[in-house]
Amino acid sequence: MPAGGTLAPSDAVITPLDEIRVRADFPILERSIRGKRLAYLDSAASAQKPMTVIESMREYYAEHHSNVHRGVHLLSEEATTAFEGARDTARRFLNASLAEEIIFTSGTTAGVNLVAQSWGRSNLGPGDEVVVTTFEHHSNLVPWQVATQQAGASLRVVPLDSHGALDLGEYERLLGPRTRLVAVSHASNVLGTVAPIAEMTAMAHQVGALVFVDGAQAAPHFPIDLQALDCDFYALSGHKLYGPTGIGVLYGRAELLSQMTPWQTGGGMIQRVEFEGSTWAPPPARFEAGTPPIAEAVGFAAAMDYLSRIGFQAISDHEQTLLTYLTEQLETVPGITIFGTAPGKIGVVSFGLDGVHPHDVATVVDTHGVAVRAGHHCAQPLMRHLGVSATLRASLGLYNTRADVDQLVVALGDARRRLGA
Ligand code: C6P
Repeated sequence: MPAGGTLAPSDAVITPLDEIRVRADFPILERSIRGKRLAYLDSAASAQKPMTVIESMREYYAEHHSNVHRGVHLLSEEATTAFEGARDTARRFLNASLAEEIIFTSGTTAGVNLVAQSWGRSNLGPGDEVVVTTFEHHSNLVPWQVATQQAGASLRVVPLDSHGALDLGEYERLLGPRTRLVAVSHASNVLGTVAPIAEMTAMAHQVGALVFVDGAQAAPHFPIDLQALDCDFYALSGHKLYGPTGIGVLYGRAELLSQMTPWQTGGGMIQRVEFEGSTWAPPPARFEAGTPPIAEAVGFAAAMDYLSRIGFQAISDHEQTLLTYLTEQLETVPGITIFGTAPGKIGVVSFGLDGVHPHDVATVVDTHGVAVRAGHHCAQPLMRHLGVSATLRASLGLYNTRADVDQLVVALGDARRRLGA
């Protein structure tokens, strides 16, 4: 289990992950790509969906769909029950204390923007500081950049060590009386590094700062226990957690949410509306203006139930074993550089091949049925820190096997030959 992951008691006794059964749950893995077996190594961009997620959404639309919180008719009641049931599934999955602390958003990006604008507008002022890290995804960087610029505040950046881990000594030095908030990714989408959130949160709270955690990459790999982490906000995306696109969760501590003004306004989030002004519904409705992603919430709940059934101990053991194999196999490829070697990392491996551009390599490996990502991965400041403009990235999900790794390594050999590396 990577650093930062704690086991819920219900996970304590589990069987190892059954590769064949798990792969059979994901119909897309049966597809052939350019005449080859699909080796999907791009789950950090978006994970594939098990049949239970697809089926739950089909059934919802076929039998229960209507709008939520609005009608008194049976279908509206059923849709509302399904939607609010999904909220409670998310609460349990993340071990939050209250369902009211779970806000459905369209994804991690929307969660960051919500807090940066709603909390930021009333809590950031001239001279204040927001601490971010060198490995932030643009989604957990640019919204804070905009919010601090609007407020006359500034960003401070935590540096990395040579393995890609956060320099906690420097972090401690950056924290001070002007620090209002720390915005940090629980796991880096490029390096795979896992940030010690509980420790960082305790340090931030000592100086009176809040902590916003971007959990987009962490949540698919190990259990998230919000009460143990003790952070103030936590955002994640359904589509990276084997659920649908268009939905995510923003967790906010109840006492903070109740003091925050809405970011977006409209139907469903008000208490009373007059031409002269309006008052707001309590959270979470205050932050869910308009018709929410109902079918997506149903599918997302099915994904969380699916992961809970398999158990994070089994998922993590499987992915960590495969990560070791992937790293060993990549190291046999001549001219390779791996970026990110922090202990306890998640199954995300970024790398470069001497003398060839990552996009060209990704194009060749695609002809072998291998899906990897190439680019700056929405982390341009990190690319500058690494001294490259782009990397290749292979990322693991619970359905990957040694066969996927072997297929990648053969494809990389071919790419080197064809591209003259
Ligand atoms: N990273 C990747 O290939 P959205 O798009 O809102 O679901 O997630 C944004 C996001 C936020 N934080 C981190 C750490 C992320 O990795 C991502 C999405 C994808 O790495 C797409 S760039």
